[in-house]
Amino acid sequence: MSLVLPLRLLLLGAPGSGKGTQTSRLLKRFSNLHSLSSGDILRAQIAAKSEVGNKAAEFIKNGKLVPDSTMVELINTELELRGWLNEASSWILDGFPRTRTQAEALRKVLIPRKATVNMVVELDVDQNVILERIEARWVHVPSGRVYNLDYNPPKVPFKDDITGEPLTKRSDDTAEVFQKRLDQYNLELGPLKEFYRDLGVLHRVSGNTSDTIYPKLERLILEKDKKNDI
Ligand code: G5P
Ligand code: MG
Repeated sequence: MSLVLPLRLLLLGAPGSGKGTQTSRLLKRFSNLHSLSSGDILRAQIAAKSEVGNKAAEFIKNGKLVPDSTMVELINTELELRGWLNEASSWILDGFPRTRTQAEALRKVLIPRKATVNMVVELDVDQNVILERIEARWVHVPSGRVYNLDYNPPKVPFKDDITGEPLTKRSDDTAEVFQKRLDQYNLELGPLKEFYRDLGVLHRVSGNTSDTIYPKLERLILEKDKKNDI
């Protein structure tokens, strides 16, 4: 089905909380929705060995955030290239903004285009359950498709379902780096949520599996679409 009204959705959530997983389910459900994952964009830059990619690789493998100025420029360029900076497009941003500074910069770009974010959802998953997921995660970098050896394994072990290309491990999916990413997330979350709470667009869905979270997320979106509440 298609969304009637434009949806400009941000997904907030700890590493491994299922932002990518929920995004792909929403894309399957709503045919006029698009998505952009900041982590996927960065990994594509790293694979291409671009200047930004080489710089970002150091931050990522150490579980640190890439500097705000780099991220803002990268994402703005991408939004412009994809032609999403208008009042009609529907999109999900997964993993951006990650800091209040990024959120403020994004808002400055969106206001003149009449395309401000109209829904922010925090995926609230117990942080004790997500480490295991990360250790069993395998990814297909060119597409951003994500697998988990237990939860959603590839049809052929260690091969992407669509292209058959080999899957790889992310450099930051180790127990040590994961803890740093989690600490960083917990540090930035408060100010980021406050920013969107003040704008009246913040929601939270809780659950310890993506299967329990997805129906709640979908309901939020459908209710908004029905209410013509943009
Ligand atoms: P990323 O790439 O944005 P994170 O750390 O925010 O990385 P991540 O790890 O990609 O988030 P996710 O997307 O929330 O997690 O989770 P996912 O991939 O869908 O699910 C995790 C695993 O669990 C998968 O294997 C999935 O199949 C499985 N799974 C899902 N649901 C379930 C379930 O219910 N049960 C089970 N058992 N398994 C499940 O960012 C990476 C780095 O890039 C930089 C930073 O350095 C960051 O650390 N970066 C930025 N830096 C600055 N500013 C930004 N805006 C940045 N964006 C990225
Ligand atoms: Mg992800």
